[in-house]
Amino acid sequence: TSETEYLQLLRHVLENGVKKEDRTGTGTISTFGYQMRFDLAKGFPILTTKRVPFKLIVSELLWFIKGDSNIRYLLKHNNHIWDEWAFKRWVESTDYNGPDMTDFGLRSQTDEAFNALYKEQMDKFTNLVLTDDAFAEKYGDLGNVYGKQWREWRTTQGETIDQLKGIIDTIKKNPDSRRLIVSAWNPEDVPSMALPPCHTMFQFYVINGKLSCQLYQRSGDIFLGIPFNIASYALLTHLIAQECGLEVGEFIHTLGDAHIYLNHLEQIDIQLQRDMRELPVLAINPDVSSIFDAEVEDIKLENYQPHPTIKAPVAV
Ligand code: DHF
Ligand code: TMP
Repeated sequence: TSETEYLQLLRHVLENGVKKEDRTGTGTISTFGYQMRFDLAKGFPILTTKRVPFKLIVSELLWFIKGDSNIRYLLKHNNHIWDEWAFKRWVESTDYNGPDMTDFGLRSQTDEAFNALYKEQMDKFTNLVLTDDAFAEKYGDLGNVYGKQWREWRTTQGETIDQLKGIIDTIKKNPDSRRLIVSAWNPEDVPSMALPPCHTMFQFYVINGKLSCQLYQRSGDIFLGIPFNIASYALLTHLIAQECGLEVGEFIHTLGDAHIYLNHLEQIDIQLQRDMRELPVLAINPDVSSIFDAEVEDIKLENYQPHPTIKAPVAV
């Protein structure tokens, strides 16, 4: 199945990866340049060798599609995958006067007492984002991340460009176009972003009534981020295909720095001992005629029976 593609990536990096220090201080083994292909007609590409929380992938993607960059939407959907990066901005701001949270990502993994303190501050933070409008506006926002660039790219003329709507319109009118590109990489905004976009740009392609998508990802955390990214772009391709009356073709995932964090090696050992299971099937409410109206309830995964979750710390 298409899961083989992912398991081969794991083995490729384990065998050929070179030790490389990184921004987070965790350390990785890394390779540069790799490509995976997933035939979307053959089942939905989500891992079965560990449980991947599909609901979180759905709410994150709908958040991008809505053009939102504030974690309040995610918190309302019980999605905490972006908390650390908003929290980092908050504790580094001059408005924060709680206990010192320098290097909270690394310290919370090794220092029990600090971890308790960190958890408490994080809880306070997410509660404020949920309940205090002014606070949320200032500190719930991650900067001009994905959603903002996809839907409201700002031009030098003071206008905005809706890249996502633009390419959907073009797929409908001129499916042979070779310009079906959405870019999240805005050099002007990079310095002010909580995390510069990892999935940097993507392109669609239509042939024989089938829609394919290729993503260029500049940096990929193979154990935690990439399983999300594969399922997320597969879902986006299905949603756009449904709106445009097309079948799904392939998702092609092209990686720049593809790395395994050194504190994920034991987890990967466990995962590689497991057998793959049948891929689930995606079910999108057929009444959804525009991806901009899709809600979490419209998107379901059928027959997803993975092996259990494998927990791993995320490098901040
Ligand atoms: N930083 C790093 N170092 N790696 C990432 O993958 C990453 N991804 C980001 C933001 N920054 C990142 C956004 N996406 C998880 C998955 C995706 C993601 C962030 C976090 C994650 O921790 N997944 C867990 C489950 C989390 C949960 O249940 O809340 C997993 O086991 O898949
Ligand atoms: P970097 O900005 O130093 O490359 O760090 C970003 C880390 O997050 C890196 O390990 C890649 C990972 N990542 C993903 O793999 N997928 C994602 O969707 C995101 C947002 C991050």
